[in-house]
Amino acid sequence: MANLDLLYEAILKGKQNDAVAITEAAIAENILPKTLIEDYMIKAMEEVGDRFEKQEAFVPELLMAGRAMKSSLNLLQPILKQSGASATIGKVIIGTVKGDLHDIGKNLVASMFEGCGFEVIDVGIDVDSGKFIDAIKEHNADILGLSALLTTTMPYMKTVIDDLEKAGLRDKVKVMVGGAPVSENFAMEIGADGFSDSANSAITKAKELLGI
Ligand code: B1M
Repeated sequence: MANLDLLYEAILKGKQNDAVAITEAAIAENILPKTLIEDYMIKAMEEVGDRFEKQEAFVPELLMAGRAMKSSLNLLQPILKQSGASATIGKVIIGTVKGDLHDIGKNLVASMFEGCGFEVIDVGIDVDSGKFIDAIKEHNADILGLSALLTTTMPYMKTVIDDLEKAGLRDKVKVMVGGAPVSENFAMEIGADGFSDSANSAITKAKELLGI
């Protein structure tokens, strides 16, 4: 039986190979991805973040933990996607806003969307409003999902919304925002249509916005 506390430890300590091996063992034992992600992997990232804040960990530790988490998540993503419905229920453009390189949460949200039957166009990290707007036009998207992990980059979400208005696209797409520093109040202040603080609740909110 896979010892999942070791998955927490492996991610916390940035031990990529160990994280992968334990995740593979857990998959073989049919342990739910949700359990692995929410009860062990995200908790490890939160602990690294807390240590960083207290100056007990530094950027290299963040990087190594991030790499270990991404490798484990890569193994889980096909399983998250498999559960998707056969027909597409909506198109989502998703990206991390300009100046921000954090993509683990955004990738998780994207996988959950796919797993729940949405078509997802992931435009990546450090994305400016022009790139979001081009993607919305090209794909005729229903939802724009913006992710930000830094207090310094979250204001750019408002820039994107303002630029959508200037481009005459604001009423064509629902804008959802999320990421650790983002709140419901902030979402309302900047004129977003929806906010969520987790990958699961993002799907519920998206369906609500589209009336599905
Ligand atoms: Co950075 N970092 N980081 N970092 N990093 C944080 C965010 C920080 C909180 C750490 C801390 O101080 N405690 C802090 C931000 C402080 C602040 O702004 N208030 C911070 C900092 C300061 C920095 C740098 C400035 C450090 C430096 O260089 N001095 C730098 C900035 C680089 C940049 O972006 N320009 C930096 C760099 C990095 C790494 C590159 C080393 C690495 C990222 C690797 C990667 O993403 N590929 C990294 C990491 C790993 C973190 C922490 C430790 C973990 C983030 C993470 O992946 N969490 C983070 C501490 C923390 O968050 N506690 C920290 C797991 C992930 C699953 O959760 O991303 O929150 P999260 O996503 C969740 C929800 O937020 C939500 O659903 C997801 C799943 O449940 N969600 C959405 C996210 N997007 C959504 C979109 C939606 C809906 C929901 O709708 C569209």
